[in-house]
Amino acid sequence: MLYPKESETREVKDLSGVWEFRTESDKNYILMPVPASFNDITQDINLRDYVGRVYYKKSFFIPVYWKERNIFLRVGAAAHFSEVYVNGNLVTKHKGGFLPFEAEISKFVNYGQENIIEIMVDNTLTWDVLPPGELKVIEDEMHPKGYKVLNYYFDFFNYSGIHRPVVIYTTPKVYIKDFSVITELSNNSALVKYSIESEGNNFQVILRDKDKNIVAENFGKSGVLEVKNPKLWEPGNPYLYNLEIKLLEKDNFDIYRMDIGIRTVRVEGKQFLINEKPFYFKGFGKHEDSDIRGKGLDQVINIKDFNLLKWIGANSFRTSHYPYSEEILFLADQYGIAVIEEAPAVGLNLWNRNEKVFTEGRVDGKTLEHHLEIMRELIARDKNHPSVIMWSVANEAATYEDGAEEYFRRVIEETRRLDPTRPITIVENTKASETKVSKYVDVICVNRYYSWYTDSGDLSVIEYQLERDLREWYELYRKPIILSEFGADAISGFHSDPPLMFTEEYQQEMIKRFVGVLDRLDFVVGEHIWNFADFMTKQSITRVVGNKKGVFTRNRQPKMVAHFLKERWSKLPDFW
Ligand code: BDP
Repeated sequence: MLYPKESETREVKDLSGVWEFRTESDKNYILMPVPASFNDITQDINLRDYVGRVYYKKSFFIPVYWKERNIFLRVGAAAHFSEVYVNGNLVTKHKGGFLPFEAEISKFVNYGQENIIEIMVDNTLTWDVLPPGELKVIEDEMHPKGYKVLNYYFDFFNYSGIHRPVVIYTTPKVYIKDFSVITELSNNSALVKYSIESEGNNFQVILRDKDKNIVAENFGKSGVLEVKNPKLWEPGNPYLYNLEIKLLEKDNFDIYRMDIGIRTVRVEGKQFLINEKPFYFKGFGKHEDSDIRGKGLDQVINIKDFNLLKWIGANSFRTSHYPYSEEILFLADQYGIAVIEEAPAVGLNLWNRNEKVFTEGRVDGKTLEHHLEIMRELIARDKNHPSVIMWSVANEAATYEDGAEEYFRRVIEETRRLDPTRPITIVENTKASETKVSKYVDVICVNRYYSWYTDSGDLSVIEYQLERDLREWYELYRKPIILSEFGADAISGFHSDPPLMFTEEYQQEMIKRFVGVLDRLDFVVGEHIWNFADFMTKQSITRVVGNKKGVFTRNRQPKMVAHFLKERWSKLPDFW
């Protein structure tokens, strides 16, 4: 699926802005920004915690000359179930809150007149959507009749609404539907293998360097562009070429352009190789999360985040725990930040060994079908980004259960079939000897919270526990390991010496001790701290207005540990 982009043959009409909005039971509309989560926009606690259907509405015009075109309507993401109506006609439905969907609306629009778009969004989580959840009616004497709660088992707030832009775009009648590129290196040249999806047949493909010089050209629906002395894309040095695809059909001239990078990724032994050089991941698990906007796309926050990543010396992040916006991936390509892209499979865990998760009625065949569909949609969306260097199929699932093995074997197998060019991981929090899944992946990702959730407050256990644990993972699997989460909550401005939990000193000391262990284990290929910034969670007695494990506050100011990391990462090379 191509990102909607303007060209000589395509127009894009962005419907971002102020929409009308109401909840299902409300007759009156209020004003609501799109994109944004609706939760934090008003002063109404009932809307903040609302569970159910909401309706968004806006009018737009379609020029008469668009009769000669195809007209598509595309929603970047809406959480979690959506139905889109144009002039009262249902044009598409979608399940899943973190990937785009679109419909051709040419036959539903009024040309040269006003049109109405309505989007229904339902944020109720069920066991067959990812991430999953369940709406429970509580029947006890402490609660009024019909009292309901939405339970979910992941640690971020269930922000809801239209989170990414809604756009209308046009293409010629016969057009470039999609394309993919795979890059390979051989001696002093690179091969850019492309293939185009279209009903047309005559194509010209041109690759240009940064100075707009043509470096390679070809004709045909698929083929190979050879680039002599290529400049490679890699973290820290992200050279991008521009690929121009032209459909040269008599009445259907179409042009689509995208910046692509030439690079390879592969795992060998205990190394993660980018351009055949051993790479070390320095960075974070992140979230799409900010004040007021919630999970709504905001390029102000996004560019600030990339500047902070650069400032602190990070070279990578994981899109924990769902696919981030396409706009973020374009920035990652440009800033030269490597991305581990994660499926929204989080909360497949009840944190209770007596309760099975991979069982009929919870994570079952229906969930699996949806998970497979998500991997297809995800790879279709992001396959051409050089910054995406690995897929993560899930975070902290109950991989010790028997049912998890077949489930993830299928997900991993399908992911590999769809994209044989990128390594695959699953992020674990089990013991090495307990998981039934890590044997199927290329890179082991492990989350650990020694001295926080276990032996709380005792920093002295870290070295012993972490080293033993990571050595066991390596002994069992002989694969490169990334410590994909570790960190402590620190409330900005809380201090104590000696360090006590929740202070900035404790967070810094904990992280120092963790990385001290990593420095002496040569099979560890990366450190991702949990989390880049403080973020909102559901309310609970372990969360103080959200999760405070950020190295930056929610409004992106550094805590003490940020300066330690900046110092450390400026000395630690990207490649070994
Ligand atoms: C890990 C989860 C992450 C949480 C983190 C925490 O992967 O989503 O936010 O713990 O508790 O288990 O801070």
